[in-house]
Amino acid sequence: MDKNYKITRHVCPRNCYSSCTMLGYTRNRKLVKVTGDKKHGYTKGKLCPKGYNYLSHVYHPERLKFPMIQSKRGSGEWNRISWDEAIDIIAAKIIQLYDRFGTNLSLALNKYSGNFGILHNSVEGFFNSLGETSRAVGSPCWSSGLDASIYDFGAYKNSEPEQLRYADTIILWGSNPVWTSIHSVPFLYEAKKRGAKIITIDPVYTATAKKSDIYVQIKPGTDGAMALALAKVIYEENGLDTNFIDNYTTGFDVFLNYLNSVEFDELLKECGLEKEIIEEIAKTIIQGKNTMVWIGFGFQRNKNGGQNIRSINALMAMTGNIGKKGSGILYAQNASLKFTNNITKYFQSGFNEKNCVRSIPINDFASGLKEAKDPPIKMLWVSCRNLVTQNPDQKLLKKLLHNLDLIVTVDQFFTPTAQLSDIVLPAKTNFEEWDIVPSYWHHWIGINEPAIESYYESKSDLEIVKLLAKRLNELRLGFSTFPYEKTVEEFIEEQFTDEMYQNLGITNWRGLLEGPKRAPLPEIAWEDKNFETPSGKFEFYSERASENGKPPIAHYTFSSFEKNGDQLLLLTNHGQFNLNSQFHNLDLIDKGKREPIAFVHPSSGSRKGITNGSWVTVYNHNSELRLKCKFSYEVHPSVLLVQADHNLVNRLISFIPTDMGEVSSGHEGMAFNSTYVSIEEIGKG
Ligand SMILES: Nc1nc2c(c(=O)[nH]1)N[C@H]1C(S)=C(S)[C@@H](COP(=O)(O)OP(=O)(O)OC[C@H]3O[C@@H](n4cnc5c(=O)[nH]c(N)nc54)[C@H](O)[C@@H]3O)O[C@H]1N2
Ligand SMILES: Nc1nc2c(c(=O)[nH]1)N[C@H]1C(S)=C(S)[C@@H](COP(=O)(O)OP(=O)(O)OC[C@H]3O[C@@H](n4cnc5c(=O)[nH]c(N)nc54)[C@H](O)[C@@H]3O)O[C@H]1N2
Ligand code: SF4
Ligand SMILES: [Mo]
Repeated sequence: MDKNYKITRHVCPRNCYSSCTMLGYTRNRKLVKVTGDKKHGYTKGKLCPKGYNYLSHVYHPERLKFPMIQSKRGSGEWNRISWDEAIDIIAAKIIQLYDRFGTNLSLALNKYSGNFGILHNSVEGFFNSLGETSRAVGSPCWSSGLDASIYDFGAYKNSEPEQLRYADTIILWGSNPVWTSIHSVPFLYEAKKRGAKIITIDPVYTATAKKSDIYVQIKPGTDGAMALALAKVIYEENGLDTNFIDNYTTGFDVFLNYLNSVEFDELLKECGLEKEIIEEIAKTIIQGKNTMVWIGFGFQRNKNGGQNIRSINALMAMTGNIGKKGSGILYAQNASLKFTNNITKYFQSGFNEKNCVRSIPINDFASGLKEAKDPPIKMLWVSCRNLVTQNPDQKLLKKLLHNLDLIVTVDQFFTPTAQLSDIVLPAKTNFEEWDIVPSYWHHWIGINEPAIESYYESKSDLEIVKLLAKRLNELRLGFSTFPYEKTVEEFIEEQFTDEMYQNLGITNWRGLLEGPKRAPLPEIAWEDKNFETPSGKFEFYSERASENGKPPIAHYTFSSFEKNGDQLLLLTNHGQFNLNSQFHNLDLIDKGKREPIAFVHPSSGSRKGITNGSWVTVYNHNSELRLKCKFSYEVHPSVLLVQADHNLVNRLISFIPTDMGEVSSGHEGMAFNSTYVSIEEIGKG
């Protein structure tokens, strides 16, 4: 591009494996092109279809332009107001509620993963500055898997995903990188070129499964049984790594006793698989030098997800596939996130991170709202969150939200959550603001600088809470201890330490403007075998799990996934062209292909008297949805698949806790994939 363009650095801050860095090209104050950033060692200058279409996202005609107020909630009558008016109304309400209850606990925050930039933690910082408030705590996404890693390894760490290239056997266990983590796919191909075998285990014959050498269509939720069956064969075939077991693990004898107590045939029956495939995979693991397993987040969003992951961890530990080149478990990491997070630490005097939060489970938010008393919740702040599409219990949630005095939503678009609010504040995109964005997958950190001025009157989450803190203090000095006088640059500076600068090879944060930097973390997780468990070893037997009321070893509860009568298990997998509730409004796919579809296996469809292509209702005790039904051999006969990008699908889902999650996230995770539905034909297509 010629010199008339200003080129700026950006990071895609979505809740995505890749955290791609990007270059923005601006001419005449208009962003005209977005490309990948070749200086990023993992994404290597590539984006995904959503990333390449950021221009349409930034200048989308549906973007929010001004603060808006709804005359009466649900009326749909929205009027533009000024920022001053909006902030006045909000500040006055906060103070009024404080005076009424003598605390800020009637004010609640629901924030999750719309933007993972660290300056967006200013919202938590602002809430911390008020003393005690109510917060949605936990994660709808990954927490049972995190806890499983914490019990076994003591922490969650990832080898660099590039390690995939050195594996002889790669097991993609309930992960769909061809759709959800595209930049890891080249490493799979590299491994394949070297002769590696790729095995995908998934109830759905996904785009990833189609690229694999072996595909196992497993009954959802029964992976623990499959892992134990593999472990039995490996044990019998002398495939143990006794050196690893003896030196670096504890509790193997207890695990082995358990393994000997479960019948191979029962395990096979449970996961619905043939002996031959288990033997083949076991043989592959034994014969190959290095096996790497990538466990997806979708895998563990069911009620035994954590235990199932512990079984896979055990399988990898007993075969010594940990801490070696091209082996191990890939799940997630937080080691590169060692920012000071000072932006959250402006506590009101007398408060700290422990006593300033009244915790409302994020996944059971509806009950939390209902049960919060003394004082009840009266005001809700929603940020980086599309609560009413992404959360379960939508009906109850919407009803309870109607009881609140004031709902404020900060977003870039007029989402269903925004529509349910009283005040909507327009947020900037990552082409309009400063930020620093790390990754929960690879080890790279990137900076985001503004390329263009704010879109109309939009502001960043940080700018918004600064305004609000200022106004509150004008009304009542000391009400908020959030330092609203600080500049964005000062906030950025505070998130780093000298040690971080040294590690990243920069002298200050502006060094990131030259290109993203890699945190100097080991390429191979646990290579030093210094596990962070209480025993310092990999714990087949975890006392900590036992203390928390869980089985101490990886344990499989039989028949926990039997069909409920003749119902099917609803899977809501993540889509290719959206990112959770974002990017739906881009024309990345044919409108025709957006038709909401329920995929069922032909055998289950015919059994229920349904014709392929007909209209059906998919229903359960929660609600019903009208969908087109398509027969597909690609889904397991026990499954009904609706993509998670269908923004009404959570009507069918109520809160079901995963078996773990409290340790890493404060509350259990959300078993989205443990919901049963019925299906009935209502008309021909
Ligand atoms: N049925 C079903 N439900 C699911 C899932 C599933 O598999 N099945 N998956 C779950 C998972 S894994 C996750 S992670 C959650 C994700 O759910 P959420 O955390 O709600 O994530 P998003 O839908 O990505 O983003 C929420 C909102 O943030 C807004 N946003 C973007 N940038 C900014 C910003 O800078 N400031 C502000 N204030 N807002 C911004 C976006 O426009 C969007 O409306 O959904 C969960 N829900
Ligand atoms: N394009 C795109 N990329 C994304 C996202 C997106 O929405 N779109 N979302 C981001 C987020 S927030 C997340 S959490 C990740 C999710 O990334 P992934 O975990 O890769 O995606 P999911 O679709 O949630 O689940 C992956 C697979 O798990 C399978 N699965 C479900 N239950 C079971 C089970 O019991 N056993 C086995 N073996 N498999 C099972 C599903 O059939 C699905 O194919 O992706 C991130 N990246
Ligand atoms: S959505 Fe993910 S893969 Fe796509 S540009 Fe953003 S970070 Fe990269
Ligand atoms: Mo997620």
